[in-house]
Amino acid sequence: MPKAQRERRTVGLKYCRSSLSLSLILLALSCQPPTPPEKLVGQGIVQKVVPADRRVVIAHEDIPDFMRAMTMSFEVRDPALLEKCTPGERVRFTLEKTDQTLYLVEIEEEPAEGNSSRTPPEPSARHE
Ligand SMILES: [Cu+2]
Repeated sequence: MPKAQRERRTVGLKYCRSSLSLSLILLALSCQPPTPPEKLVGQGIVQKVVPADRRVVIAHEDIPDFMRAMTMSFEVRDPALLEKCTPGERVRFTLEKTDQTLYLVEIEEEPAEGNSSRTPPEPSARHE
């Protein structure tokens, strides 16, 4: 009789443990955001601005671990960003990517490289 009781307790404990770890797994899964957005920075040249579609077409360079160089359109999250885009301008932009969406969230003009006449002034010389 005492032996049977002990077995029942062991079984009960086992059941408790496995349902506890199961609920921990479920909790961990439900606590995770569905898709944490990933930020990617790219560089390229603006080809076209399409305000009606809230899009900007950029000939972008390689974005490591994401895309090879290509010309494509990006949807901007904030239409105000389109005002900062001028065709022909060299830009640096930030993308926010999830499994479902890809938005351009930041864009700024990038000074041309390898052109010494357009080198920005030294910070110390600015306010003189
Ligand atoms: Cu691309």
